[in-house]
Amino acid sequence: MTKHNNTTKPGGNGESIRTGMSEEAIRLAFLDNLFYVQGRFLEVASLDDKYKALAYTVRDRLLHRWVSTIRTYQQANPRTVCYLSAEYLPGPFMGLNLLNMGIEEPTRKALQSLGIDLESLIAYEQEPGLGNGGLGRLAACFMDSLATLQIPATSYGIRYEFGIFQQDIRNGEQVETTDNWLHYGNPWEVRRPQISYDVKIGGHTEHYTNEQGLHRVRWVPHETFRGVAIDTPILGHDVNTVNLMRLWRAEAAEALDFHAFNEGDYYGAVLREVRSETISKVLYPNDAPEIGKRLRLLQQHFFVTCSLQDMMRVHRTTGMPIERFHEKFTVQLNDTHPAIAVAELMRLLLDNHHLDWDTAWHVTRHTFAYTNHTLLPEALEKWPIPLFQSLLPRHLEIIYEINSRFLDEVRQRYPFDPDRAQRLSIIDETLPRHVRMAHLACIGSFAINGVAELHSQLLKETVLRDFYELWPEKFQNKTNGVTPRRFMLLSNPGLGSLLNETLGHGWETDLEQLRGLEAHADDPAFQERWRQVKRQRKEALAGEVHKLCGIDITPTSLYDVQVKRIHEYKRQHLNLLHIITLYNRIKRNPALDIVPRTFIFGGKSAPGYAMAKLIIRLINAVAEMVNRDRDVAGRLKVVFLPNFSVKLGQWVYPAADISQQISTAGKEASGTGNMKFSMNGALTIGTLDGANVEIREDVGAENFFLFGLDADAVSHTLANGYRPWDYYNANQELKDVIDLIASGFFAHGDRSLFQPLVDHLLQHDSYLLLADYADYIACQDQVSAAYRDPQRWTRMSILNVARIGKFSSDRTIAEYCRDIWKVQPVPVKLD
Ligand code: H53
Repeated sequence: MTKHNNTTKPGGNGESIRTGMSEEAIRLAFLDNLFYVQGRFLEVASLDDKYKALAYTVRDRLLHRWVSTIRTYQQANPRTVCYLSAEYLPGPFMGLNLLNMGIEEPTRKALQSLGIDLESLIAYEQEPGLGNGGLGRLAACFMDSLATLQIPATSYGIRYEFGIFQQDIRNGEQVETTDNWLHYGNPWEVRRPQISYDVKIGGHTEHYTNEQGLHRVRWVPHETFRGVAIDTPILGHDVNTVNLMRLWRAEAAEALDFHAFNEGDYYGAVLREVRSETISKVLYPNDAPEIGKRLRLLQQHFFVTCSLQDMMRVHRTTGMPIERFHEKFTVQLNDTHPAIAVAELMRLLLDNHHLDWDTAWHVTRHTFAYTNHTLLPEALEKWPIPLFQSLLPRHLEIIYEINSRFLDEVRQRYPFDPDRAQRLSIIDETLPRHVRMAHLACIGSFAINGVAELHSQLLKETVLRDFYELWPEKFQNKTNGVTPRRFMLLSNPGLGSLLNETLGHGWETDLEQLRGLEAHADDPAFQERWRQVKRQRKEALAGEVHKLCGIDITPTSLYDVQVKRIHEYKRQHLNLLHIITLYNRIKRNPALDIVPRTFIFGGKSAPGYAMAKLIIRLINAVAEMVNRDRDVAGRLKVVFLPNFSVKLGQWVYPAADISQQISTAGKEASGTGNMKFSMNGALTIGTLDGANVEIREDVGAENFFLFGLDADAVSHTLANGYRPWDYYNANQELKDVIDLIASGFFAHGDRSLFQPLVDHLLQHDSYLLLADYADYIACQDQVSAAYRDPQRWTRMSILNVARIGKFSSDRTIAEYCRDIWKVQPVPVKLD
């Protein structure tokens, strides 16, 4: 509102209804779009019509900035970041675009004058669920920060027709339904039918000698598809930079197969088109990949080849020779999902541009950088050789050649250590043979990074240890961050206003400025306002919970929240052990004075992950028993929020008092929810895992509830014959909790339902719940004690926000720019 506000009247003095920023211009633009795009007038317009009319109004203004951005980049020809990610979870666009453009207030007023409530239009938007969890959301935070920092960048991915499934809870169970997010159309995207590339698959290769006597390779594919670009503008905060999220949609190479058509095979011709489109049809709903799925490898190859061909097209327009490709572009691999890019770039350089091997390899090795997001061995992608051979025969040849040259180097360096070459090889020779994508990524990249200090350290000591010994200079850490625009300003406007009043503007793009809050941490009047902000968000969440679950929760209770993907390592069931412990305590002693708590869960399980689904069932079963038990009423309540999403997160993070970050130490690479909660004044109960370690360091140990084994103790415990049974026998409260679950108490007497969960805990307990139980319970007791002292609690909450500055994704992106990408801001002036 500040800098862009343009009060000139449309018509009279030149403010266009396509670009004007005043209330009047926006009002006219809205009506114009409603009429000419939607073909509606106000009296008959549906919510969808009004939403679209506003979205187009905003989009016009985005396109204005986008065109200016492209012009600027064309003139300056800057070095450009290309982010390759199979997943993006950008969240709803409307609210953020209005906020970033600074036209929230004039828009609200313009709509008000037409009797329309802006919030209802914002609430109507369905978000693109083009990701599973942390990795996809991180990519979206990075887009926001790249644009805000005015860095030339394109984010490439797949425009899935069906995103992450919708989660319903029926009889306590997760039921998946398809996410038809495009059903009503997507006003934020612009299709670019003229930007499309061939995607070959299958077939064989032919080696031959050309007229000049040079060795050449021709890939004769079995099939060819096309990838078509669909662009979404991504605006930075308080700047004119609009970067692109360019997603690829698969189509048949020709709309219909005319050969088949002419043969009278109409049906076959149409089928071919349908089959092509399946490539970008649906997102794999696993947070860690399911290994060995053909379509998944196809998807990866599909978006990678389209993206690289697109970069080459842009590169041609600069007039630079192809040997300097890596000077124009720096390409970040978001996990191993796009790692095939290393072989694909080599293929394009060798077979299409006819570079010699060494030159092509030089370009490739200076183009890519690789971010690893996990230490879990089951999440490290590898592809069976026969599958790879059948889909990407030319790539496999290139990978063999890369590997053979690489292993020669390794053997030369370690002549007396043959095992090392085997461990480092791209090919896992244990039968059946596999291609290890993490190895391909490491060998083809000039930089390799983890996503939190601890994770980067463990990478060097464990899964990538041999690579670290070989190339220590390649390894870096880039601790994750999240965007304060979406997760503070937009989600928590009350907090935003209080911060603006206290600190002035500027903190939104320089989060370290929040330090200024420290001076107010003990001020009773400020504390009171702080509590009011939290209270207001807790009431708002209570409204949502009522809408979504029909459960009434009490805003004066402590909101104890765990929202994230459901996974054993994240230990939602440890949280349950605590809830049942409290339940038992009250049942034993009905007069017990405890701090009333509302436990809030949310998150999806991979559809094929039986144990995670059983955990969801147990959460809902415990909720059912607890919520209807009069003995605990007013003291305990348990809620499972169905279909957790970015949008729902925006209600949840600002309302939390306690944020549960309780993964087994060493398993969570970073976590980013931990940052979103803390930024909104929730206190963390957590283990020394992922970014928790650094959050605790910054906010201060006294403002963080720490419990549990650290990563070293976890490995030692597991290495030294861990016996969960001993913990069960030694702790009466723990025994009572486990026995109660085993008794069928939460399953209408059915002892078998939760048996697999109980058995696993007592016999294996690979994630050490029982080992951490006692410490967790004691720590939760400390949480309750602290909550009884509002002054102390509020001080801790204020200090969490004051010291969270490091966890802005602006800081993360600035570090990537400086240490990896070597790119500079390119400010954009509005034409
Ligand atoms: O990536 C987040 C981390 C989080 C980690 C997550 C992740 C995925 O969401 C999917 C695959 C994968 O290998 C890792 O689990 O700890 O915060 C962003 O880095």
